[in-house]
Amino acid sequence: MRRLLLLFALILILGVLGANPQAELACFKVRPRSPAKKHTQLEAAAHQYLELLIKGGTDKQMEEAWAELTQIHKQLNITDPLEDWYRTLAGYDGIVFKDVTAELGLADLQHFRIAIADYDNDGWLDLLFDGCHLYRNEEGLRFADVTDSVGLTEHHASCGVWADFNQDGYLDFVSTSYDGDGRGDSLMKNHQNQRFYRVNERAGDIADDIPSLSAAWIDIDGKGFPSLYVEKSTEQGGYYNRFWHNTAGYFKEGDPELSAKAAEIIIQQHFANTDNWDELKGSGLYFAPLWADFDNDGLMDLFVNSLYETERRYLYRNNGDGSFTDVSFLSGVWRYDSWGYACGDLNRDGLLDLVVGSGNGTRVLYNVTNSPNKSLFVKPVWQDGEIVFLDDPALYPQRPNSPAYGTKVAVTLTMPDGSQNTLMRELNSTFGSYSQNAPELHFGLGQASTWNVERAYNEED
Ligand SMILES: [Ca+2]
Ligand SMILES: [Ca+2]
Ligand SMILES: [Ca+2]
Ligand SMILES: [Ca+2]
Repeated sequence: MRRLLLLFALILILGVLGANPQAELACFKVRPRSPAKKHTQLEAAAHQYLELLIKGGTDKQMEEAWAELTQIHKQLNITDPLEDWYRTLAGYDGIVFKDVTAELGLADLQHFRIAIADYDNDGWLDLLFDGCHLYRNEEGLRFADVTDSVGLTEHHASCGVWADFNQDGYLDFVSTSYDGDGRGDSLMKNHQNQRFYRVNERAGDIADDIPSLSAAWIDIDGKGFPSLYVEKSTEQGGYYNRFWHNTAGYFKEGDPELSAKAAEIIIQQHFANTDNWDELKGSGLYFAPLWADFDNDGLMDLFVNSLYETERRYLYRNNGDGSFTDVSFLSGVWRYDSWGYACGDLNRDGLLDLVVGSGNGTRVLYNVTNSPNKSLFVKPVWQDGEIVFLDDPALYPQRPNSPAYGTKVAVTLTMPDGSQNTLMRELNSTFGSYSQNAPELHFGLGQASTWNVERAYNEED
């Protein structure tokens, strides 16, 4: 009997610890009213299901509440689209994403890792999935599968990351393979924006027949020839990561001291500081937090993914006072479990869009936030041995496509009331372990009347 009581107490404690109390409460409140029949009852039930969805619950609770809310929308004969209706009910006018995967011609894909960059330098950002499937952006309206035409038909990989490793103005990529099937790591050189060729034999054989998880470029010499750090699979037994030093487009293994240094720098790049971690709660397995300003107010918001389908995704809006609001449901990102994901302005409307890789299907989410805020994109590139800033995508095609990784840019805003605010961004080749954002620095300008762009340096530089 005593054992039984102890077991019961343990289950109770675990239940309390594991639950989201607010969501449980919302769930509890809504039960006695279901099934609701009358109009007012239906409206009241809608508010309560909405409350649960906004606060978040288990996947099962979320799916049930979503089904009920959808049903009530039908029963009430609401003419507004479902999403508009519940956002109005919630009084929400914040960040909103729309799933445009099918209309862009990308339905039924299942890729996990995403690298966003403009491979053919036409000003429109293209999508490289899993280091071997390339989709060309046709002015933000459609994506065309160009895998075959650029020579990647027989190319197999599990991850790819863009950089112009030989500084010829054409954007190359490195691909790594996780499968341990001898596919190896490949330096893929871009030939005049037409085709990619594997050049390991000429540029340095970085393939070592050891499975690799991911790679990151880093310009260790500050000369525009990015070196490469490759993370090896630990699952298959104690392999060392590899640092490949790039000298004028040719790779050699860097010395072990340098490898350790590169590892430190890369780890630092993956984390940002916040004073208010209490607001940013989550359970389950999460990785690769993505900081980006999705509503162009100058404040960095946070998207956090889940590794597993049973966990929810999070989007936190930065309120500007140290606090964050969970807008995962109302923004429309809640349903997408993901591995890799990345952001870039795919349709050039000034708002950062999201691409999410997932076992449930690869998704493209266009940012359709209704915001009067302006934004600015700065693309630091190497040209004639110097770093120049490009701030007009229409002019990108006239310049080399050689991202200057490691460059920091400060934009000082002058607001209508005369106050000033400085935003700082650094161009990194990757974030987390699996993905690459567009190699352009994005600055939400809010309602700034003027702004000044300059290169920023570390104190030790
Ligand atoms: Ca392009
Ligand atoms: Ca190149
Ligand atoms: Ca923001
Ligand atoms: Ca956009």
